[in-house]
Amino acid sequence: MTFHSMWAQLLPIGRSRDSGGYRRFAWSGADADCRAWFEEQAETRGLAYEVDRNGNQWAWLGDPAAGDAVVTGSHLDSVPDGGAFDGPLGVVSSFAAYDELRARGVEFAKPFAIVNFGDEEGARFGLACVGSRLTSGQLTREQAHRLTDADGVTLPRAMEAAGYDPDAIGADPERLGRIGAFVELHVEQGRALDLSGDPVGVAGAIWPHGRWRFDFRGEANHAGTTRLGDRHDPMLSYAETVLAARREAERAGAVATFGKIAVEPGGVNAIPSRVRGWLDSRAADQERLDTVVGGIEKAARAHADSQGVELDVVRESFTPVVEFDHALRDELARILGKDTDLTVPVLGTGAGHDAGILAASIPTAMLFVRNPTGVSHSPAERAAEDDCLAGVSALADVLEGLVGR
Ligand code: HGY
Ligand code: MN
Ligand code: MN
Repeated sequence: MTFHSMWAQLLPIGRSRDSGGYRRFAWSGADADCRAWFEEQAETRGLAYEVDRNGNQWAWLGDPAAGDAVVTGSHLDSVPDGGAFDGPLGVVSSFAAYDELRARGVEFAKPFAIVNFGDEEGARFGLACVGSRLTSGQLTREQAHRLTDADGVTLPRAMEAAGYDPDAIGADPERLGRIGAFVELHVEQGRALDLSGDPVGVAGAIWPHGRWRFDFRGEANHAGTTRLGDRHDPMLSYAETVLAARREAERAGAVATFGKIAVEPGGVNAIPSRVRGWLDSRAADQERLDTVVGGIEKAARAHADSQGVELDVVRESFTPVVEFDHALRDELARILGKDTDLTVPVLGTGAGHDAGILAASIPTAMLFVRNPTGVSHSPAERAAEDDCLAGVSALADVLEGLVGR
């Protein structure tokens, strides 16, 4: 099966007719269809299919218990109205690269696997990389069981409804211990490769990043009869906080985004009783990130106090800076630059990935494929087919080097 035909199979799954974007949320029907596709790809190739205790899917060649396995893959879920490439490009390229290795007649001296990590985007339960965090022990079963979606459905109930056992979830050190190297290919979520004129690059580091929930509680009242001076309007404090986020991020050369908001009671003619906004912030280093988030919180408190509004700030998730394994990164660059004097670009990124989570436990590396506009987390996300094929070929080269070591 070619890259093109695999891509065409996935393309309609979970796509909104209205926006053209993807809504493949963890444990939903669209997610199940993507997962069925993964299983079929494994079986078509005679790879041993298994689902681990955290619902991550694996397709194995060779005996996993032999250890020092080479693993590649990514995720198939999406953000709300996401693009086609973020996640699926890595999974489809993994199967395509495996086919390429078979066509080259490569001998696999080590066990090899392709993986689809569950719930990478955290679009439904608010926490990103749930599958890899659970596996690596960075999220406990108890913490995961408390995750709840916007409709009040808990993660364990959602897993159960999708046919998985939520009581089985948790750290899986034995599984991680079998992996010698994990390589994730991903569409670039910026324009560095477009600007440098390269179809493929290697990841250097991931910025520290996190999500914070700001709960502003004021007083519900009539929008027509309450004098401005008598109001305790949490929306005003929220609005000031959004502006403060922009200011603080600009000052620090970082990024800060309020992309999700919940207003209660949500009446056009009522002052809200509560505004809940979620901040996503990322910076090149921890100190800068602390400065940005601290500055935003300070501005939010000052405004809330002036309006008689109460404020709680809760950090919902955090991922420290990730420096990818230098030896593996250099090996990738060497394999990709073979027989040429070309240097492969090494890129830092503000985007989180399962590879970044696993980097705390095992040697991991990432390949990026050029994105001509840099747009991501949007239906407008793109990569040219030639670049995708260059990505497959680069991944195959890297895997060939690793499985034959
Ligand atoms: O949000 C992120 O950085 C990632 O794409 N999950
Ligand atoms: Mn993403
Ligand atoms: Mn992704």
